[in-house]
Amino acid sequence: MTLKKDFLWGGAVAAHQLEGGWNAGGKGVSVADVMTAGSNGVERKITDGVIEGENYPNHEAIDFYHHYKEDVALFAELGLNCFRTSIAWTRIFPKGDESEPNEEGLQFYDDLFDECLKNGIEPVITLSHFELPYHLVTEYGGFRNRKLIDFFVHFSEVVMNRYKDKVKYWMTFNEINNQANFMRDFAPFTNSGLKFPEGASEKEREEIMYQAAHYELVASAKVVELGHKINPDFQIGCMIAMCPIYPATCKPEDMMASTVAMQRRYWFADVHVRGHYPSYLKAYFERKEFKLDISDEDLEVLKNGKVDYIGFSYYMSFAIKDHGKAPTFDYNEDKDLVKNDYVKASEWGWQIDPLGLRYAMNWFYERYEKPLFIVENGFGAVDEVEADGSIHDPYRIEYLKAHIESMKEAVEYDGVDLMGYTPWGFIDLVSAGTGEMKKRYGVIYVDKDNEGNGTLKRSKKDSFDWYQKVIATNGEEL
Ligand code: BGP
Repeated sequence: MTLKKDFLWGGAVAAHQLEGGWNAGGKGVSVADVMTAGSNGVERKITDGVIEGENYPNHEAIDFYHHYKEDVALFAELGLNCFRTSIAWTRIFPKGDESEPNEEGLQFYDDLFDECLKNGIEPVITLSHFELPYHLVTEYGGFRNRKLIDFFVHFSEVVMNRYKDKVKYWMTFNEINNQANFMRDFAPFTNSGLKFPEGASEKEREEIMYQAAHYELVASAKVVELGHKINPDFQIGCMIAMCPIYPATCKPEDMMASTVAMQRRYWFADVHVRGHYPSYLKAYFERKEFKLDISDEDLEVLKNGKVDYIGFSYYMSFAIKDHGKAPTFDYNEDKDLVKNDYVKASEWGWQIDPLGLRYAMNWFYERYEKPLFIVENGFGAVDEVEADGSIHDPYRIEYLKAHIESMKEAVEYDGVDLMGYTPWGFIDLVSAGTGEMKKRYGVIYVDKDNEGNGTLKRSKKDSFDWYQKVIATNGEEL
């Protein structure tokens, strides 16, 4: 048998993309709650607070807040032994900076975790998944402010203490490295809540981004250290968005461009896992003469808060060509990414590359020799409901099957230590990138459309039965 006997088979979601109940039970407003829908090609917009009449897809989402019992029953039927979700910070601390938590919010997760455990499903928890309290943005400027470290540590301490006997697997910041790729204002794909000052130069924006990233990394390391004190059995990981960037050809300059582009995107993992900044980033900070607040004490914190495992998402790979100059760390590789003719792409242009998953696993494992956990993978597609209510999604099965095959190769042929696999959005939910419902990842269908209409009824797609069999045979039958 290729995979471990206690392999974690699950599904992944994030609170703000499925819970709904955005202001129920004393919950405060998060960054996600002020983002409008971006359906049909329109970019999502971050508003200055909740505006009457706007369409905010996260407000109801799939209303998991009120449906969690029937949903967990379905998860159990599917055979999951773990469920990755996040704890909405604003359910616990509505504004983010209070000293006392909101009991009703804490109780919701107690009930949810009890329901999971009762059904043999272990919760896997992300502490911050693109849902920073909005108040921390308006009042403090998000993670550019050192005070956010203490707020995050306090929130984490409260929930880790509360759920110390119910949750063993934790992750700190979802896809922490995404903020390096989205330097636009207040990027939705960040946990940092950054909004750049008007007219800020590229250098100033970078400085702000690196400063916020540093504070997040310090906050993460503090939480890792603290978590181990709260319960020495905790396994606390980081969460990295991994899209390998191949050289477009075997031209040496393309190879070097790929190497540097990989450093630019994945240096966060170096800090999380090794507990210090990599040489190439230190050189860059010096060369750019950035004025960053990185104290000796912070560096000590990073050393003491190394993660136990590497959680990562994998959806696609990229390819890069050189741009005629020696590649340097400051070069934004986005401009040089090219279409890879050897792979197909999804309707949203995401290049489908199962072998890239084996490549990514090797890249991480060779570099760090730490257990890996694939905490997101999946295929966003438009599903058709037949007249009889059935949903045939062979494309999704094909995608997941090919990726699981590849992940098994990494375990069997390359000796990678893999803890588990939790495909993304295994129950349909709101897309983070587009705000759409129509971009579906689920093996469980939810009746709701882009305009917010629908009964919210759950039903099984063909991929449900398929994934059920995969789990039951520990990945032997695909
Ligand atoms: C990752 C996020 C998820 C999720 C997923 C799919 O970046 O961690 O929150 O949404 O991507 O992306 P999308 O929803 O844009 O299709």
